[in-house]
Amino acid sequence: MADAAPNQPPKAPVVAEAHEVDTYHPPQKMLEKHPSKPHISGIEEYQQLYKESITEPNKFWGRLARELLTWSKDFQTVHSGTLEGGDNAWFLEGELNASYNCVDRHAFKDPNKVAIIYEADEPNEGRTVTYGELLREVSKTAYVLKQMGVRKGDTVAIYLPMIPEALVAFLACSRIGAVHSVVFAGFSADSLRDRVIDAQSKVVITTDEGKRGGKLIGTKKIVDDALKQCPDVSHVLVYKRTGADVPWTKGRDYWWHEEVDKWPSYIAPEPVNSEDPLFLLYTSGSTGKPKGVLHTTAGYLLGAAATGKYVFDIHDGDRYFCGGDVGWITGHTYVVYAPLLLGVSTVVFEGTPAYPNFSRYWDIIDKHKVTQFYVAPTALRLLKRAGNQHVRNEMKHLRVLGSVGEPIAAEVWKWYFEIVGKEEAQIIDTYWQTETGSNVITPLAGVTPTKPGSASLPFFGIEPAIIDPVSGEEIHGNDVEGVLAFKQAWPSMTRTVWGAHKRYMDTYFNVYKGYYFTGDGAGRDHEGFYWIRGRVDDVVNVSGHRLSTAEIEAALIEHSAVAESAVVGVADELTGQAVNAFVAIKEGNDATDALRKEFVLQVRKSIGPFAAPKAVFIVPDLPKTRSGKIMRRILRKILAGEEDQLGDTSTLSDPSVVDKIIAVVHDAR
Ligand code: 6R9
Repeated sequence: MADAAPNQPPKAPVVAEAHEVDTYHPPQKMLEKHPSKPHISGIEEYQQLYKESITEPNKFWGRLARELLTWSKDFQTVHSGTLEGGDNAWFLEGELNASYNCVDRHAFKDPNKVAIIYEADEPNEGRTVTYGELLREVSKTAYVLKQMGVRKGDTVAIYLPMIPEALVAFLACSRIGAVHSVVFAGFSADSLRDRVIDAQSKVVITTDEGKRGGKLIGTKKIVDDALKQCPDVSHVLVYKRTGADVPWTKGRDYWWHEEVDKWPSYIAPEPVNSEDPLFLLYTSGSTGKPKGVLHTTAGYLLGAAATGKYVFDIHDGDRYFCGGDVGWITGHTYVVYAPLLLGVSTVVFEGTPAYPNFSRYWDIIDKHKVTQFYVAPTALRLLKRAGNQHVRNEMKHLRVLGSVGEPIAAEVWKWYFEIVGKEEAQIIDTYWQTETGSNVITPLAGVTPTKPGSASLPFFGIEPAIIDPVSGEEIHGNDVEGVLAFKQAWPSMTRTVWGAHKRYMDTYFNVYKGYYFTGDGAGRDHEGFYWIRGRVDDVVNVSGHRLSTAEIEAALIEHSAVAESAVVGVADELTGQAVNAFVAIKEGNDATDALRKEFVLQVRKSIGPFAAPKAVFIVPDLPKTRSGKIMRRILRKILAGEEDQLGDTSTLSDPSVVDKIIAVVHDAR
């Protein structure tokens, strides 16, 4: 159930304070070590191109689409549809193939160029994959999928850790026009099952086990558990990562190495229409059920290539390292598509920033002469806390240090700039979402001046609007605060929610007519810079992982002792936000530590370990309005120690529960 009152944007520095922050210009030393010069000459050229992208989007995107992508059939119409209609389509009539654009065209030019730098969990166990090898691997795997009955438009579930074969699997799907549906390999069997069923996938790709931070993860076992309730899955392709002895279902399970050996090393790419789906990726929204966000081929690829080129200033010969997992959108766009579309080397890192020690990222950057590094602030907070002695590396090739997924606090930003980047690399705080496909509000490396904590200015084709959530009216001018929406369509925007187009319309386009609604609060300062404040809906962001409170509540209710629950996000020093759960238990149960532990386990089992509540409060009842709506706002205030600012509680069906909840929270602390 939703809150009775709309949520207010979380507390953040007000715009007035933002006036006093320093502005950082692209460091001179970064420009000195540049192999040539940034793709855009300066802020004036950005402004001029930006203006064109807004006033003449068809001209702008038509030109970029022909420059950055290779088409097997040219398009005639750049764009059709409206935000109001939710029917946007790009590069109509055009045909192309994603894997051709990511692999073939580079392999033909230079087959020996390194495409993938695989850094295994154990340092020194990695390897590299050239574009020539990648073309062969992708072709063989595409053959295997075809052989398993996968046809154009079919979805394939990918449940793989961060290994080169994950990229091969993505590209093998797109090579035959199939739609990949990647499920983060930290999700539980139940979550995997739900996604396999919702996407109607008949083939699942996984490993025998995964390896991360020195620990083994039983991926095949999780797949087996999930598939007990997926009768339509006919084939499971298993890559042997560790060689563990795993259970085998004859006639359904096939070893990757045995299957690929059967097929030739080249298969022609299947041209698809621009608007044919490229992938589905499930993400959390304000209601319990995850949404299958759908991206189509040409528009998404163009967003990836254009932001790779202009935001990260990728140049030929660069070695690009995005620390995100391929199970999330950041991994899709910036581990796989952006670097490969631009034909550079992408680092695929299997491990964690803390294994075997806190220097791991920096060692990788030195070892592979990484030029761009991209990670979530949660990892930076961890590494900053571990101490500067771990950052003894030179990292002298670094030009760009990216941040993504959550707001980055000014002191973490400065640490990234001074200690990691030695003031020789530019920090870019990139704001975007699963739904936007690629960066939407972000500095351009080498070009845009930055302010710690601000995602700065819109990318090409993005026309932000700050809307007053109460009146629903756009607030014009600078020095304003409200919710963030976009006024114009862009190529890499999501086209639908799989099997739930009405939900797509209601979530993004029907909230403010004529706008795409992001779900985030934001401010625009006196210079037109954007400051992202965080979600205004029931989505929490834990370590950059997007979770829905409703989804966690739905998991808790599966436990037989739970009568009702309410989950809220609270500020957390390390993870940004943390999940706190309030649970009312059924009669006959006692509020014990053991029961609280069971509730945590229930969430781990239903969703995955990363969603586990940090605190569980067993309360006699939840604060509800007379119509039965849970007032999460009150719970948030209690957790923040703001009991004196609860506002009017007389509308609650039983106002006395508030004091009882306060007592439980105090006792627990
Ligand atoms: C790419 C990604 C999207 C939500 C988004 C916002 C938050 C992302 C941010 C940021 C502040 C940034 N977010 N980037 N908040 N500054 N630079 O993370 O996609 O998992 O869909 O999450 O993440 O709240 O709405 P996704």
